[in-house]
Amino acid sequence: MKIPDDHPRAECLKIRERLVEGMKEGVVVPQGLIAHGRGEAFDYLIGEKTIPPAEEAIRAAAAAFHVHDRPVVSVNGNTAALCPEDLVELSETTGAPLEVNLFHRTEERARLIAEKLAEAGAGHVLGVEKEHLVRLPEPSSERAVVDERGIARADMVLVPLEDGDRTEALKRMGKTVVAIDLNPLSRTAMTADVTVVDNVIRCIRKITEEYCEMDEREASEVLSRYDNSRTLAEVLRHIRERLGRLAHGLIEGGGEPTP
Ligand code: PTJ
Repeated sequence: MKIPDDHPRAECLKIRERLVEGMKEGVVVPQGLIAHGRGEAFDYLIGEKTIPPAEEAIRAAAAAFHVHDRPVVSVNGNTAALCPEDLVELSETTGAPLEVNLFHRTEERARLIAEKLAEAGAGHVLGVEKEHLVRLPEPSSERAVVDERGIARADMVLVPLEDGDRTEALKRMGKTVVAIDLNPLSRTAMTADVTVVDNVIRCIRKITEEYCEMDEREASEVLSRYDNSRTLAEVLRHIRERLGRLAHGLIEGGGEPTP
């Protein structure tokens, strides 16, 4: 569908089209559209931009790629449809492999997602070849199906748009979890070691940029100073203060324009 460029919410509508296309291709599941809607609602609340606490988490995420020996970037249907090129660039820059990991897993979907990443320039994508797949003891969902060369042996996993069960399971296995989730109240957001409350469309390339800006020594310092609970609390304060300004503007005039 053609979105008129002068539509006030053209960007947002174009992103939706990418997901709808992804669903027609078999990359995105219908549930992914619902998940995106939830994400959009939180993006609306934060102001549809990368806010200061997210910048801080982005630096910590970049640092985590530096300090871990076996980082892996987990890819699901939504992220593959929304920002495949950004995922490939992150993987190539950090040396962390891309691994397809799905909640609604079928072999066909895993293959289509790997193809989508290959079209965007990816070399080898993990999580597809049957002979290398193993099942972790938890979670009970299909997300437990992982690649023995990737998530199974990873010491750090980047999980964009995740469900809470797997984040908790990965943590129990002693892995560091870096999550990207627009919902600061989700179980994933609350459980991860680093939570970037931002849209994957904006933040994945920022993680790559930050990675290039720092060396390993600086990365260790960034991580030792980082506190995820404090960062999440700052996100909630940002939302509260922004809503306060919007409410004030509605009554008194002159406030922040409504989105
Ligand atoms: O491709 P599959 O089979 O692995 O399935 C993927 C979905 C997304 C359907 C699955 O992981 C799922 O059901 O996720 P949840 O539990 O709905 O969680 C998705 C979270 O991602 C929610 O908290 C949303 O707020 C958030 N989210 C949605 N879109 C974005 C986002 N966060 C960052 N950027 C987005 N664009």
